[in-house]
Amino acid sequence: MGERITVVGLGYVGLPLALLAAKKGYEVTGIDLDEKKIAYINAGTDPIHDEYVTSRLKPELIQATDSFAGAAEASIIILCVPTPVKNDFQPDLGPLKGASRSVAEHMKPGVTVIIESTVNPGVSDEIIVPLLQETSGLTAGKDFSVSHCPERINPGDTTWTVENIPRVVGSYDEKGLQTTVDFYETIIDADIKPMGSLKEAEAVKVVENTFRDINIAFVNELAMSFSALGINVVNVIDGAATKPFAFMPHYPGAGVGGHCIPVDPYYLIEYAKDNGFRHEFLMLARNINNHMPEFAIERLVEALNEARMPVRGTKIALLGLSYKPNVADNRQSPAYEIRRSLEAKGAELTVFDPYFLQESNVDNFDEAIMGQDALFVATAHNEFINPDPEKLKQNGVKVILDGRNCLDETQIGKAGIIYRGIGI
Ligand code: SAJ
Repeated sequence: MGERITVVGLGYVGLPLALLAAKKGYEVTGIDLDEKKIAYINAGTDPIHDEYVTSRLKPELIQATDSFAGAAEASIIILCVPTPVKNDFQPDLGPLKGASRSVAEHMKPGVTVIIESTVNPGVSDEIIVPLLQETSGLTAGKDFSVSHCPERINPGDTTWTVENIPRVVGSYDEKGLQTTVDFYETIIDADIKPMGSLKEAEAVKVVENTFRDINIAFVNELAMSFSALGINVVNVIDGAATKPFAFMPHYPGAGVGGHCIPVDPYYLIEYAKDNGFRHEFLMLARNINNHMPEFAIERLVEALNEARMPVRGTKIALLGLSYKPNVADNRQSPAYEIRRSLEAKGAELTVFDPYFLQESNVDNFDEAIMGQDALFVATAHNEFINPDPEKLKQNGVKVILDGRNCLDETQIGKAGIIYRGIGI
């Protein structure tokens, strides 16, 4: 019988991790609140439609349950629950606190509790450790350890997976650090870097995603500026990317969605604000990225004006609800703000996303373009990126707003369709 571990939260982070640990010989109990998800997993059916999970999940490989009692037998408990932001962009630690409380009611001395959920610096030692102590009656650093190993799952990525992405680990105490590094070294074929503290490990994840957010904001601001200058910003970025060092290309678009990039910076911004520092630059980057749906709509209105069409009463197909291509994930997707804005302007809107048919008005791409005056591409799904311009023209399409710069501008122009991209 392998060492017993418990994974709390069986989503796109917890489920791959649980399967990997089981494959490496651990006795894994997975805990989730979702009864349906538990039944799917115990039957060997992937509840999250993730290629990594689908190809590895088998019945009985892990034991899924909604009961926390099993945490009493675990030597390692890993918390992989969501940490979303609230409407005021304040981090919502509700799920993490709830899971911590439930675990603490059962955990025994000698356990190491590992937090994988993304949190701002300070949450582990200022909020979770005290909560675990108060609820369990045990003492951190003596009866149990707490570590933070931020998840780095990239949804839809089949190259970088839970098996080979390097990790960082911070811990409340030396013993916890060693136990946690040893655990991840037994299951992950990549470097596991010990950090100097829980806060350092928390800051790593927030910093790496904020790095991405500010770089996207940089090219988004360039896109708005170059639109006015008549310069194709994507060509310029691709030109700059020929420099083999010190440049990392990012690309403009109709907004920044997802569970990480638009969320994590607020953890840093809010925590620093609570401690007397205002991240002007990070907030400006967030504001630029949050403005991109509106900028994209302005570009659409410009193109409709050129075609002498108002928004009101014009038939527009919104293509894409997912926040990134070829995944069924619409968390914080800018497409929803775009949909709201076009509806408010009186467009006759058709919505189509092959990954969200229950939110679509039509069942396929051909139906989506039928009789439309204009298209708004909000997500670069494979299904959208190579349309036949002549077919679009025959369906009545006169204007295309390419929110992801993913279509062939030249071919579309040759068919006599007015094209606008984001910065191109
Ligand atoms: N986006 C741009 N321009 C870019 C890149 C992304 O506008 O150049 C937009 C996307 O359209 C999307 C949003 O940003 O709406 C987020 O895209 P993303 O590619 O960053 O996808 P995520 O949110 O899945 O980010 C994950 C992150 N992984 C983790 O947090 C563990 C991120 O750190 C990775 O860098 C990213 O995947 C990746 O590289 O794919």
